[in-house]
Amino acid sequence: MINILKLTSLSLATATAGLLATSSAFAADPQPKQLGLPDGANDLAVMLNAFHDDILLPLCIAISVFVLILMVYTCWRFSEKRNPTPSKTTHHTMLEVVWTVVPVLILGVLFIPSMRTLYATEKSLDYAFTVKIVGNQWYWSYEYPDHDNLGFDSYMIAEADLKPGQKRLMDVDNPLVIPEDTPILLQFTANDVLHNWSVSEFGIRVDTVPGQLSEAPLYPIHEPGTYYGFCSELCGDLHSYMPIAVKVVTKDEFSDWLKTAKAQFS
Ligand SMILES: [Cu+2]
Repeated sequence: MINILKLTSLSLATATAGLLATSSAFAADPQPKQLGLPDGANDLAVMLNAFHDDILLPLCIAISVFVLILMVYTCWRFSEKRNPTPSKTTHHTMLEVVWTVVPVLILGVLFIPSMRTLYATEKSLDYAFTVKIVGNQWYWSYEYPDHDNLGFDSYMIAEADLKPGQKRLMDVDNPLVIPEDTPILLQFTANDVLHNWSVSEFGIRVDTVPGQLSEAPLYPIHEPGTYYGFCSELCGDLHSYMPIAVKVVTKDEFSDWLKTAKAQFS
């Protein structure tokens, strides 16, 4: 019981922290003792976080607390000492109607924001261009089919090669570079086994499947910066050593980068 209470207060703290969090944490590093989801960097992630933080989490906490109170009360009120002669009642029509109808109503209410969110994750935007993301054991390849088929591999920087300011197990040699405020079509596939390209701040978590091309909309990112993610599908030995780093830059910086990248990777 103490554990459940602890968990409940922990979840409450998470929900409060989530609600109080300001937008200053864009592209922020993980903080010590941080709980909850990172702030969304685009409209989709903000929507997903709101569904979790403002609707699902409070609902889960309320139901857990309600059931806990019922259980504690039942154990106390109907113990052998206080209730030596148990009732023979087995049915209570009204109670059965209530415990069927209330969950149906809760699910009915959840259905609307749930479908709205699901629809948003699949929505087709007015894409500026396409980026193809390929999972490999154990690195990522990025291709820009609309920019002269520019393509390159993105490997984690080994611990021994880290320069000051670079993050262990997070920074890569060639991050994916994209412009701010631009809707981009992301396509996913893999060369060997299942991987998963997951960046929480973008609201994206998509399996890369060998022999299959999946798609997801990248909603415009409003704040330039470096965003991180991880392969989130167990893909073998070095699964934890294929991080994702995405550099979001201004549109001018992106055009400049394209020129250098085309020269560098051709
Ligand atoms: Cu992987």
